[in-house]
Amino acid sequence: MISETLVQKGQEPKMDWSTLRADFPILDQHVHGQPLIYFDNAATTQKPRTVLEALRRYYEHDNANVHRGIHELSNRATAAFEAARARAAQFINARSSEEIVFTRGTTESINLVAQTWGNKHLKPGDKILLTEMEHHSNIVPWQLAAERTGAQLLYLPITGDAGLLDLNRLDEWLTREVKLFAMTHISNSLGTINPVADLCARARKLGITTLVDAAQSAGHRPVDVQEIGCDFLAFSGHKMCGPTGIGVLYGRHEVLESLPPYQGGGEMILSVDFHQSTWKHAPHKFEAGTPDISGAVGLHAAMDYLDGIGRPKIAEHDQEMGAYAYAKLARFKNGIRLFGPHIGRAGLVSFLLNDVHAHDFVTVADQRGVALRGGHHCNQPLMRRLGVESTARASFYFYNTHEEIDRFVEVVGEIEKFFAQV
Ligand code: C6P
Repeated sequence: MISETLVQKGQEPKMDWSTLRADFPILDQHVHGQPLIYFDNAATTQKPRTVLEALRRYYEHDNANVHRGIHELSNRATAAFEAARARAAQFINARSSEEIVFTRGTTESINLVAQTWGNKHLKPGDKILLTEMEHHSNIVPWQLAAERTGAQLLYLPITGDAGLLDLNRLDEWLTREVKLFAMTHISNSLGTINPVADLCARARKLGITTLVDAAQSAGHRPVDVQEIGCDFLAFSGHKMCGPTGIGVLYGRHEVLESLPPYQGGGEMILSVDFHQSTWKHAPHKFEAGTPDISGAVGLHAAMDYLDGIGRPKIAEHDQEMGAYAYAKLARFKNGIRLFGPHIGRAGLVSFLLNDVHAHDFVTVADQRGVALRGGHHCNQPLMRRLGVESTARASFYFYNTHEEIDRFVEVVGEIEKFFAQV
């Protein structure tokens, strides 16, 4: 249950975001003697009580292996696991649960596509189009696929520090030699929100298969695979209030059905002989071995929780927080470099302060209770493109407040002064 979150103001119910914090026990603590300000939500989000309770309830009452036992607990565990799959299908508006494969997260989802779809469809001379803002999880699996198949990688450029895709040049890159176009929905380093529905529509006209990395979007805004029109979409439970170790690969049913298995083992087979085997239909043929059952149960609770708030409201709040923090940081005129779009950004800010290394910045911020991330954020090619090694990043979620951003900006000022003296 979401705690008292709505207050009436005239006719419009208005969200009182700060009260949601009470749903997250971890936020109520001090670190290094200071109240915790958790601004590392792009790395992983915190978990509300409903998710923690769902995990506990599952282990206290229903725990058993799925799809194999004929006893009551196994039936209950199977029902809970499959209910989570149906909920995930509804969450992203897939046509059916058969389009939902449970994986360990975005990274495994993309590897699954790169191995199964890549091995089946890529050949020497084919091109794979990525963008310069991709996370390593949407680069390295394709590099491995390119090595195996002789395909080539291309990167759609960004415009510079403003971090937008250079869409004026899309036609140069999106040609008939391209067999797959894989793109991030929201950049974890820049906060750019890409127009994925338009990009997929352009690709579809040329018969190009598309994959959307929704790691930073699925828990932050409505994501509708039919509206986006992608063939594949990947996301991680832990970045949207769910547990670590569970994620989703969406695949259009006919595409999934046409692919070979990803891994072999128990649960994905129809029949096994000493020399050959046959597979179940999708999605089960992609889920070898015992899956993360409790993870799926926790993810189900997380999806219910997020939709209890409303993803359109979360998206608005994210953008408002991103814009608020960006505007405040932009006031540090002397020597702050801000990355990503000026307007229409997601709920994160990425920056470098004077000559302060991002790791030093983040270490000092931690001493003041502010949890940030500093580094390349698994975006090394993007960092090189921007001409930096790393950035400091503050990433927000709906439980963060304006007061926390104000305190964070004060801390930025303190750190600026501190390093100016050394
Ligand atoms: N980004 C960050 O701090 P996994 O690890 O599989 O749950 O997610 C990988 C991933 C894929 N795509 C994007 C756009 C991402 O942001 C991430 C994870 C974290 O930015 C950890 S590097």
